[in-house]
Amino acid sequence: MSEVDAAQKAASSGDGPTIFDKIISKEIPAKVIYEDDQALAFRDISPQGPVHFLVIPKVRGRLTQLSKMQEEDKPLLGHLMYVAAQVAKQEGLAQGYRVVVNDGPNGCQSVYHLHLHIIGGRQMNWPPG
Ligand code: TR5
Repeated sequence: MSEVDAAQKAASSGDGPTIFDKIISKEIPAKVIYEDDQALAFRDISPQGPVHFLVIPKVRGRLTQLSKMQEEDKPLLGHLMYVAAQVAKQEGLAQGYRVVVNDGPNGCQSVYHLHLHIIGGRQMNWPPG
């Protein structure tokens, strides 16, 4: 199944707990590289570069995607960006990196728990596909 097919399928599958909820609760193992009371960073299972990690909020349920965020979520969104930059530094990405948020079916989102992708360790290209 292509990434686009997977994203279209995920979009129609409802609001149940996601795989990331199970990573937060440690039901499913992940390679965690940073954790605090609000955020978790772990390595993507299908890396798109030498370094590819995800930063997610630890709140469950409501924070499904960027387009559903509300005003009260602004501090948390800022925290996630800050964590992304700090962990990128920790990972040695001094030459730069890409931060991506896929939103909804057209954005190719496949897991409906808000997450930032941080990809680095190689030259990125533009425009993305
Ligand atoms: O397509 P979007 O933006 O929703 O990104 C979802 C990301 O989650 C993809 O890059 C997947 O490779 C990644 N993913 C999916 C699973 C997974 C994961 N990263 C770490 N660990 C994972 N587990 C244990 N299971 C997954 N299904």
